[in-house]
Parts: sequence; C-alpha cells; structure tokens
Amino acid sequence: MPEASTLPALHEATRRSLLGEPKELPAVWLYDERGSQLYEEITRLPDYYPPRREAEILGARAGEIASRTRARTLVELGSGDARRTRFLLDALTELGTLERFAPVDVSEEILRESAWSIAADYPALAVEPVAGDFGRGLDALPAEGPQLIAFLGSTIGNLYPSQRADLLGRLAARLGRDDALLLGVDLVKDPARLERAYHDATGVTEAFVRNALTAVDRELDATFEQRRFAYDPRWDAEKEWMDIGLRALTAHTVSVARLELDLAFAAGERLRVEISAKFRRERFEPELHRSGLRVDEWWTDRAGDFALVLARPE
Ligand code: AVJ
Repeated sequence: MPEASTLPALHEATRRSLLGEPKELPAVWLYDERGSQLYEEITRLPDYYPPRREAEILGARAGEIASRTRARTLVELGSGDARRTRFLLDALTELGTLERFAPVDVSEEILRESAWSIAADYPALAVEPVAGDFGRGLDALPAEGPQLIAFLGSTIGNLYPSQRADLLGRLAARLGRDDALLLGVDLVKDPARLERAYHDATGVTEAFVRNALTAVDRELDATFEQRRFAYDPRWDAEKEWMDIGLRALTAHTVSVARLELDLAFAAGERLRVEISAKFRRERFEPELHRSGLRVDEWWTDRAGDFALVLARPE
C-alpha cells in the first residue's frame, strides 16, 4: 500500500469518493500487492488486448523514439513490472544516451522487484525507483535532460478529464525544450470488444476489482461483503469510458470504521472502482494542446486499437 506519509490524503480522498454520487473508491485501492499481481495476470488475458497492441507499437517504434529523444533519463509513471519499458531501455541503451531509469509506482513490492531485475539486466544504468502516486511523486524525480517521461498502458485513462488536465499540465511544466512525453492511450472501439476486455471469462478482472473491497476492509476496517455485490463493468457511450465497479445485490449498510462512515446502499446501487477512458485523436490532441503539449508523433498498431503518442512542450 502507499507510504505512510500519503495515508491521510488517501483516507480523505476515499471518504470524499464514498460520499460522492455515484459512490466510488479511489482506483489506487486496486493496487496492493495482490491487486498488482492480478493486474499482471490481466495483461496476459487474450481478450485484454492493450498490452499486446502497445508492445506491437513499441517494438516497431522504439528505435525511432530513441533517436528522436536521445534521452539520458527515462522516467516511467505507473511502471508496474516495466515489461514493455524494456523496448525503450534496449533502444536507448543501444543508442548509448541513457544513464538513468526512474520507475514510479504505488506498489512498493512490484517496484522493488522490477527495479532489481532491470538493474541486473542493464548493469550500466542507474536505477532510481520512486514509490508513490504518479501525481504526487513528480517532484521527487530526477531531472537531468534530455529526459523522456513514459506513461504507458493507458493508465492515464484512469483519471477523470479534470485530473488528466492537471497531470498533463504539471508534466508539461516539468518538461524542458529537449524533453518529451510518451503516452500510451487505448482508443475508442466497438463496445462489445471493450466489454469483453473488462469482463473476461476467467474471472481474473472481477477478482482484481473485488480485491479493492478486500483491501478497504483490511486497511480501513470496513465491512464490505463480497457476496452482497455483483461485478458490473459498463461502457459509458457518452463519456466514452469503461465504468468499472460493483452493484449492490440488496439494500444494506456498510461501515467504514476508520473513516467513521456508515454507507447505505440501495438494491442495485453501484460502487464505482475505476474508470478507463478511451481516446480519439481528434479530441485528445486539442486536450494535450490545452495542457501546453504538442503532438510530435501519433503511432497506432496495425488494427488501430491503441496509440502511442510522443508529445513535447509547446
Ligand atoms: C491499468 C488502468 C490501464 O484501465 O485497462 C484492467 C486497469 N482494470 N482491467 C485499464 C484495468 C481492469 C487498466 N489500467
């Protein structure tokens, strides 16, 4: 779980989200040690296409990304197991510019493991892991340029538009003339495929989402009961995001002792656990623009499912 210093902020954010309409748990509750492991399992599911699409683009473009950025520092926000980051590490190592890799992740266990294995595989590289939320952790990052900040896997889709604007603005403000941002974004597509990607037959995604309840019961002394909720991922066609969460099967009350909250759920009421926004170039490019970024390259996989965006400060 997050470091002790960020706990009061997380508790406050959790209280606010649970009191919101709809009720919601901050997505960071998904990523305790078990949640991070379940997510790594999700990335191997045949119906969960984003990692393979992103790997296809990275495989084709890593050399070009390296020669265009000549990065000395690679920062990765929400690095997880950093599996696909290796495309960038290989290309930048081959070019000979890379000196430092700073992975940032909320899961300390995954961070420690991935930092270890990368340090072992790239002995000339200084690996400087930063544990924390990718929003808050920004100031702790090394800044020797040219730097490349990577934010892959469409993790940016977990943020609401206003949070996204805030993060993009802060990233733009950190980037110097020679720096660049590399964003992986999942694209709007047939809702049936999106729903399959978030409601897989093996139940791994459901277990991943339900684990947020387990984490909150444990950490906040809450009384969420799994059997009182059904897994309920939905495509929101207006917002163009997957609305991922659970639905109360019967009316009941859940207490969250450490937040001094009693939550009344109506039968059928939803508890959102995360959103996963999907993007379109014609909307995202102006959005980047408003945050002070311009698109240098917009690459997609052959099927047009996913995009990798290289952006620069304006
Ligand atoms: C890690 C946020 C990119 O939104 O696709 C996968 C999380 N949730 N299946 C996504 C997730 C359910 C994932 N991200």
